[in-house]
Amino acid sequence: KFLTTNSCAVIAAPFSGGQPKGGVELYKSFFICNITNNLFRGPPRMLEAGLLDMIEGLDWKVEIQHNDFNALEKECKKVVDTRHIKNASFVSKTCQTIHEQIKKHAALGQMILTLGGDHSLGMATVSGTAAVHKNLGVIWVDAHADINTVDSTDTGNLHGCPVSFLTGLTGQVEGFEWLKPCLETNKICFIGLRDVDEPEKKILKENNIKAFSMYHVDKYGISKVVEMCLEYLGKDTPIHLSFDVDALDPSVAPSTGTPVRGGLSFREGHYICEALHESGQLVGIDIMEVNPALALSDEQQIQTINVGCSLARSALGETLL
Ligand code: Z70
Ligand code: MN
Ligand code: MN
Ligand code: MN
Repeated sequence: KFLTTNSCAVIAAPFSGGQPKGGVELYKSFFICNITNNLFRGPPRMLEAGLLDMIEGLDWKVEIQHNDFNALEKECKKVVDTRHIKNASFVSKTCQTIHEQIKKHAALGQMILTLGGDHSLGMATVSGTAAVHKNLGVIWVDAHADINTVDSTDTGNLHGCPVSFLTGLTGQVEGFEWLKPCLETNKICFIGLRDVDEPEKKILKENNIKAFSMYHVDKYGISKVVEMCLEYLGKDTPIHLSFDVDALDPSVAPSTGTPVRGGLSFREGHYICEALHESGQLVGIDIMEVNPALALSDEQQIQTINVGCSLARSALGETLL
């Protein structure tokens, strides 16, 4: 009811400026897996695995938007970082580009699927769909809350901060003037949390933000957790799903920047996607932090790429029967 076409815009966002480990952006052929060489792109590897055909097989018309941020990265290397925030200029300019692309496609009534790339891109994806879909709700599936402010972040890595930018909790940050608060703190639900910094816990509590940790997933079961999220956001709310694959257990998605044990099972992760598709409220989907460069074996790498693809398919309507 929020989309006016059966078209899906796929935004390939090979970008790793928001975190310290490369590889969510680089390239090496799918069929020559030299795991000692850090030359593997994240998003394009999902495309090489045949994701676009899979999506067409689910009766979507597909429009692909490729991106290459290598020139921009070189350009931004000359800019000295403000405060202790790393790569602020590169992250901001990349996110602004992706934001504009998403806004354009969302305005055409298309579903948006963004393939990351690190989760600082969440600034671009959520703000992009929020610009078109008023009263947007977000379901953020992650081991991490990604809600550090520029003052609370220990690491200075912006992939730990997108939610504080989107909600305005961090205030206006120099260089990010294009990004205005676009998400109310009562329009976001977290699922899968288990590695949350102390200042982030304080931010979540003080702002009364809906958050289901792995404890809650164990306690209620995933179906109840998703039901509670949908009830909380309401039926009239368009929903953006931002799925960081590190929400999954490392045995399910090993090839990611920050694996944390005790995560969602394969089925729990897919259940979230299936149930959100079933709600009919989805307007945007992010599959983030797929990093083929960090695999310890070809098998781990292919496993993680495949799980990224199958999460996307589930969110786009693939059913088991
Ligand atoms: C930590 C920080 C983070 C993803 C790590 C980690 C954040 N809270 N997010 N991996 N995807 O640096 O702010
Ligand atoms: Mn994340
Ligand atoms: Mn994470
Ligand atoms: Mn369907």
